[in-house]
Amino acid sequence: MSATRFSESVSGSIRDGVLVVIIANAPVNATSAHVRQGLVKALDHASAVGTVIGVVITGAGRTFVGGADIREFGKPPVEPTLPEVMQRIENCSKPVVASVNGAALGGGCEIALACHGRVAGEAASFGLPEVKLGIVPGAGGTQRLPRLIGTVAAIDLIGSGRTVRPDEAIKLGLVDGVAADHLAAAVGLVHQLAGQSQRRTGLLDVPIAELAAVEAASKKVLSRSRGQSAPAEAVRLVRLASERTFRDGLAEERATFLRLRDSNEAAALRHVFFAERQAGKVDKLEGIAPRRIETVGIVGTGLMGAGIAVAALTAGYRVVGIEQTEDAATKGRERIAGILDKAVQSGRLAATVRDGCLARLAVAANIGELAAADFVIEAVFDDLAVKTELFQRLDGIVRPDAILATNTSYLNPDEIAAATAHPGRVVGLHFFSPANIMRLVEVVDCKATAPDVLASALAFARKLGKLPVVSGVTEGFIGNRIFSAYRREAEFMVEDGAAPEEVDAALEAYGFPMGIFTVYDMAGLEIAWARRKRQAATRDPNARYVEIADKLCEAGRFGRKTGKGWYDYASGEKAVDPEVTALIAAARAAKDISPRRFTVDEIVDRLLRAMADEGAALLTEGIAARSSDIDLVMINGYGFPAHKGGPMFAAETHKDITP
Ligand code: 3H9
Repeated sequence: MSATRFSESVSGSIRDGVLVVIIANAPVNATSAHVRQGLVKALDHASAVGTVIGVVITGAGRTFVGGADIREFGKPPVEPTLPEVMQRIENCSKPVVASVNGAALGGGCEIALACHGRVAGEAASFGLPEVKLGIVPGAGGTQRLPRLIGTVAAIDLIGSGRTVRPDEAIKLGLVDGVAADHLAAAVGLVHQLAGQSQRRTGLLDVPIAELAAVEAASKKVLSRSRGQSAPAEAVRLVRLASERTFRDGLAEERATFLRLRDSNEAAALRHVFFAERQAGKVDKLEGIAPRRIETVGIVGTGLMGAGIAVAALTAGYRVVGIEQTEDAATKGRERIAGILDKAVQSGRLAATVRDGCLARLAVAANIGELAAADFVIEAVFDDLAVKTELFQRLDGIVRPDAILATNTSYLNPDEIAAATAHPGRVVGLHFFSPANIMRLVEVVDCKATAPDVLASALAFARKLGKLPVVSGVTEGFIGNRIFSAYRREAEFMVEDGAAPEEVDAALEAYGFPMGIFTVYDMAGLEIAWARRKRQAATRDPNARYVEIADKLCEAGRFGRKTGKGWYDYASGEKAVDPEVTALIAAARAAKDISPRRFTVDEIVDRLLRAMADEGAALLTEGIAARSSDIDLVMINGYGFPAHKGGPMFAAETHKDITP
């Protein structure tokens, strides 16, 4: 039988008496209005035609259904709503089975939950990631999932938003079967279910769970969601499933979904979602193919180099690490193997994958080994002479088409490139430490970087599972430029009367995992001190300069590792140190500053303003391509809370900021 069209994105055809409905709404089969309308028409058709014994729902392409259409949020609702579609599926008198070919996320997972049976293909995945968008599932997910897999597992899945693969889905009871030919298996399941009374998920009792286990699962979610409302609401709704009727639970879920959907938190997280998909897109690279990269050379296998090596190895590359001596090479290899072992111990990496990584790793003391590399990253001491000399040597070793990347954080990569024979093949790759964990990579488009070299660096970073953001050349690139402005403003406030612990508390209440002075102590104060000393001669003598950090360094207070910095760590815990308070008071007195009080709001406003102003300057200078890139850098590299959308987004929406 030929295909019947139910809407522009939903069609169906008969297979063994079963109506197989395909949702084809590229790119991710989101449940746009025409998908919802098409599904209802398909169900009507199946119910009306006597020869149809049941329905299978599947997705076209790689995705089953990626969820509600996020772009529709905020627009007037169009009937039927997704919860209505779910009711129609669940109440259908003929069996409806989901044949899950790919990602079933959010509303997509909810469609599967409303069906009478679920079969997963090998590429299927399931998740209710709504909390990552600042919302809760709004089409029955919080009420149906605990009925299928129990309260504890549902709290974990919905509260974290994590995705599960078919093997876990079957263990949880989320699916009835996994099959390579999921469509044939789903049609078979419809035949089995036909003529019986259907297993309607909403009518199941929630399995009884131990209160202690429910409490523990709830606590785990809440401990990770500081400052956000959606995860706590998700936990509340899942728990409600065993306390109220299905109908009441659905009504409460819907009301919560609508309230959160219109919140600032959800708007911020939607902004981040689309920002991530925009990042790394560069107009001038349209149609330019990246170079082939198989072997990655890494010069320097210290903390940074080893982290980059692990990221490259786990992404499947062959890695050649280079050290200056045999002894250092042995230690480098051990460092890399140690990180991989730790990942195996914590369950993040399978032992077989680690063994594969080690088989693709060589660490040598002979730089000539880099002749085989397609892409070389230097992760040596951040000194211009050291890096320039290294790149000049590499000119005589690597192939002419090999790419050279510098992992500098503050030096000018244009100067490094200019000293080489082929500046076009030089690009900046600014990783964040630990490089195997941190997602952000600033890809620095230098003055002479060839377009296909930039495209290759972006493709490489993506293959590493990183979030690449393109930056032009400037002191500290996007992130450190903004961080410097933010730090400067924090120090101005301390000099004017705020205590460092007040600034930190205000930032932590706003959602940063750590305040700026605590971060400073963690990272160590001496590197920035050395830089300030280098820059002292060229500093604008009329610009305000706060000496407090210099004075701390002069007193040997380099941060946590020396037991003292902005705080004291003698007890093992961070504590306010009267010596620092006195040192700050003396610095104020030396400038005749009479300290004044700062409110929490004023502290946050001033810091947001400082970051946003510096961000605006980066846009004007053409260093950042779009303000959402700046937001991503600060969220992924500097702890800015994602649910506030980043400094540029927050400055636009933060009401207290005076224009
Ligand atoms: C929800 O379902 C609420 C319900 O509970 C209740 C409702 C009542 N909508 O990521 P990609 C776009 S909330 C609109 O690069 P991949 C994306 O912007 C939703 N657009 O592909 C991009 O566009 P462009 C819960 C969407 O293959 C393009 O698709 N669901 C949506 O790497 C390709 O995206 C989620 O949170 C959407 N839902 O990964 C899932 N999703 O080309 C969110 C994507 O213009 N989505 N786009 O830049 C994902 O996690 C991934 O997109 C997915 C595919 C894994 C599906």
